Amino acid sequence: MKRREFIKMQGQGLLGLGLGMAWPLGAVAESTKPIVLSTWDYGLRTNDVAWRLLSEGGSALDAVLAGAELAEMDPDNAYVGLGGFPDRDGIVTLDASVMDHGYNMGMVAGLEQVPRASALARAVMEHTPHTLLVGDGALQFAKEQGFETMNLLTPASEKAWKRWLETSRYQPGVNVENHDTMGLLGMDSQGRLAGVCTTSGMAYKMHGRVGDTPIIGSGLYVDPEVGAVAATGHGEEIVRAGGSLLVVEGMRSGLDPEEACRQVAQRVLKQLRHRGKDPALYQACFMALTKNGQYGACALQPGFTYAVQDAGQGNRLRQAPHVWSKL
Ligand code: SD4
Repeated sequence: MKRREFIKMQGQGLLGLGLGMAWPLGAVAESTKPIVLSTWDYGLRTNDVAWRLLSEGGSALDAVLAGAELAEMDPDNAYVGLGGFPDRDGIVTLDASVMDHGYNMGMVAGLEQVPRASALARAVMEHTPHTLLVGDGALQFAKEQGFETMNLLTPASEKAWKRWLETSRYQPGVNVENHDTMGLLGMDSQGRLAGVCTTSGMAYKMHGRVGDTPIIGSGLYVDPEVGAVAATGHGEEIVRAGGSLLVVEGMRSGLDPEEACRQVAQRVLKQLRHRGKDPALYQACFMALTKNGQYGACALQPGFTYAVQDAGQGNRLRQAPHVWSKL
């Protein structure tokens, strides 16, 4: 390591974090602006919606929110918005966060009856002096803002919950396959970054449980000087590791996006081991985009896919590397 770089990292406190000690290893995937990234296979669909706006010169913020809304209003997406799996009491509660290129942010947590959780997070950002509204207060604000309310528990999700009740002994659910939280990161033609993260949380969680998704710094972070990061997986582990902001700080120190994600996935693994937990029972996934259009991802376990769309290569699904596998 060159002395100058070492001193720079020291100044940023990154050596103490254990970040920045490894050189960038992954192939750097690069794109031109505009670009949009979305988590999981469903991300191909949210990308398409976001891309329609981005390709017409729309803002990154409008684009990622339009993509998120597609998932939220789709009753067949069981992990987000309408039709999301309920908590163990059969109540669907939603969490969402949004952040833009100006360090503006909005979050909602434990939201009931309002499917468009990410639009409500944006309303918190734009129309309140606060950053986070929860539960009844979030619902009251949604009504004041004219948001539509509805029963979010679809017959399919209710049926799955009742089946779960038969065998679960009311133990809050934790399941590695149990993921489809939508995180979208976008950069528009003007180079503005924005991100959104939206979820119904872990299926069959305890009522009132909130994960990483609506916690800026854990489930999402956008820094116009560096880039944007979204996370999905077991919220408790993502919060414990300091999630998305830590990935941003890795990129700030000079790591490429994949390597920055890898180091935080490693951090999750280390913490699980430290606590005597079996990594096979957990998943934590990070997806990152730099302000220069480089992107990458990494997860604790195999299975994390994300979709990337830009003008050069169209919309494609990518498999993220992982840091641990039971095989
Ligand atoms: C949570 N991170 O509430 C979310 C769950 C998730 O895909 O990502 N599901 O913990």
